[in-house]
Amino acid sequence: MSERHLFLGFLLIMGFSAIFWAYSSNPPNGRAGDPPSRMTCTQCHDSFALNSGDGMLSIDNVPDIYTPGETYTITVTLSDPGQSRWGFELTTLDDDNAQAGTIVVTEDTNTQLSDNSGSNPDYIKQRSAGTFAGTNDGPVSWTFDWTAPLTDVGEVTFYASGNAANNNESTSGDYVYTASATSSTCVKGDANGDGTIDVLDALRVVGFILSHPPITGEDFCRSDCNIDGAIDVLDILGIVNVILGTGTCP
Ligand code: HEC
Ligand SMILES: [Ca+2]
Ligand SMILES: [Ca+2]
Ligand SMILES: [Ca+2]
Repeated sequence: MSERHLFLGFLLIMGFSAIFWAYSSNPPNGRAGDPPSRMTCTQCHDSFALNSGDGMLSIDNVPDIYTPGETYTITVTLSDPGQSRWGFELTTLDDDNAQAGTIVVTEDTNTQLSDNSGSNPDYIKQRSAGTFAGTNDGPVSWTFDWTAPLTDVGEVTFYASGNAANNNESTSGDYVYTASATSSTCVKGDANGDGTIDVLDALRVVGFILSHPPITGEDFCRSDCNIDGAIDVLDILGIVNVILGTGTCP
């Protein structure tokens, strides 16, 4: 091949990668500020320090308490005075940093899901249309559904990063923000559901252990302090540790 052909080939490949792998229409996974790496869009959009602008990123409608298998509509909202192009990435993880529940795309024009195998985190993010190029100041938002895990996996954390860009089609001049929100199945240890964890809850669990038929549902969820699927003396010990300030549920 002549040098000229090589050069044309190079141009062609660069052109294709720009069309099929434009970062603005598909940021790389693992930049939602999620553990263990905690990486964000600032890896490349690095003009300013993380969360240093006067903008705002929020994750809205995350239920304080989720019901296993139930679907919730979640909205990520980003604003920043002076900025004019937008992007985000979000994942939902349990305490072991495994994917928790299912993220479902409901705005196909503006968002897409990177659905990774098994317990690897899934990432929802903007598409090209979802950068809302030319929308000054914001707020802009992206909405999707989240189906809670089918069983009690304990606390779930939503991690998001947002890029409030300046629409210059490059990584310069862009402010990056992070946000997180948590959801759990119930308040673990608050066996009697009165909003505080105290000796009454330890006594309540003693009653539950002795009760026939065994407790189910919300009572079970609150009493299973160590989320091992059984109500026993370990849960009482866990609650005592909470009361003494020497531990947490789970
Ligand atoms: C590995 C580097 C890299 C990472 C990480 C990265 N980007 Fe980008 N991004 C780029 C490059 C390069 C461009 C410019 C080319 C383009 O528009 O695709 C860009 C452009 C953009 C633009 C348009 C910027 C403008 O001023 O017009 C947005 C919006 C955007 N990215 C969103 C994100 C979001 C959201 C994240 C984090 C979840 C992210 N990017 C992470 C490399 C990256
Ligand atoms: Ca920019
Ligand atoms: Ca209580
Ligand atoms: Ca237990």
